[in-house]
Amino acid sequence: MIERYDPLKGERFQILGEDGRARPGLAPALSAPVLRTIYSRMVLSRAADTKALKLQRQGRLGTFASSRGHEACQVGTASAMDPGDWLFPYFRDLGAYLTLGYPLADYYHYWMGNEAGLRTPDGLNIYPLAIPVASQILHAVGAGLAVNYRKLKAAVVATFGDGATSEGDFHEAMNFAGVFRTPNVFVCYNNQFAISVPRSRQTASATIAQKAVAYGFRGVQVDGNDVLAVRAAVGEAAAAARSGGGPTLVEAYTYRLGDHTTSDDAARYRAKNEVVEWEKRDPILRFQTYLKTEGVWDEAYEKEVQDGASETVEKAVAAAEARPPAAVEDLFAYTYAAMPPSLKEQLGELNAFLKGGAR
Ligand SMILES: Cc1ncc(C[n+]2csc(CCOP(=O)(O)OP(=O)(O)O)c2C)c(N)n1
Ligand SMILES: [Mg+2]
Repeated sequence: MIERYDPLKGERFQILGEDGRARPGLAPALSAPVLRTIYSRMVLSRAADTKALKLQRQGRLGTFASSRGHEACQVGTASAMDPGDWLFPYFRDLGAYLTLGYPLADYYHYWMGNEAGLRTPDGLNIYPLAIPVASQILHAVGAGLAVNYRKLKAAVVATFGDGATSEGDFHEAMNFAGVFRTPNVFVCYNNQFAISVPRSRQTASATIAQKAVAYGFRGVQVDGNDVLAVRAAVGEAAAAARSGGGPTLVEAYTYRLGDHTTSDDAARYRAKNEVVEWEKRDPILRFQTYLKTEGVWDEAYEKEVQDGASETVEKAVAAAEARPPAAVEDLFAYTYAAMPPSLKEQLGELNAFLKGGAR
């Protein structure tokens, strides 16, 4: 299916039109429970995200990168994965984490400043999220080489933003993936900005998907506000990866509805009417409209989903806040097996400062 959409011609794969109706012949045969599960994960992601922003403003959570508007990209990607697949996520991936079953309390705990929250529970194949832009793409290709070496049947999915495609790491990863035909699915959430840098200043390519062509593998651009299209494209790419078909680059075309992080003010560099236009394309509302036309959504169901999401979020906040805060030593502890004298000295200075001693 995705081969039919040529990224060099600017063709974009879409199942749900902006009116929420499925294009003729393209609606996947998904049962009502599956459709509802996808929807509830999108709603939970939005609720958890909104809460995180409030907690940050109250001083209860550190800097946070909002996933608002990325729910179709994140939930669509993760819901296309098999339990044996691996995810190498980045810092804007809340919906993918929740879809794969990561405990929200742990996710909050991490953003509250405790590394322990990133220790993935046994049985979940999620690599710790990457803050250094694009570094996770190389790690994912390394894991892909390992999958081939061990003759496993697993897809290794890496997610990243449009800005990551300007990093050397991205190009090295793509090159290795093409040459060694690794079982990778690269999913670029093209949300049109890398902090304040617009997509037009990131690359002179007409699409990000077309970069795959130069590296010798499939690339497809999908509507990143259409959860069914993202799920279908990533699902097809993952199936190919598991069966020796090599890597695929999926560009999910979307928009960052919020600020870059809580330390950014996007109103300083982009026009309000642009944001308003994209608010109308809200991925959750589009999918909700589809569910209505399919007869699997009504007001009572909406209330059930919203109430369930609020309860999950409140319980997760309480659980995360009940845990002890990170130790000051953690700032210095994990770079070397044994802490070198220079770090010991800095730790001593910090402890003295915290005790009200000399700066
Ligand atoms: C190697 C590196 N350089 C710079 C930064 C600072 N930084 C954090 S996020 C970001 C922009 C990322 O944009 P994009 O890849 O489009 O992802 P988005 O934030 O839009 O989801 C930058 C430059 C960083 N974290 N890592
Ligand atoms: Mg971006």
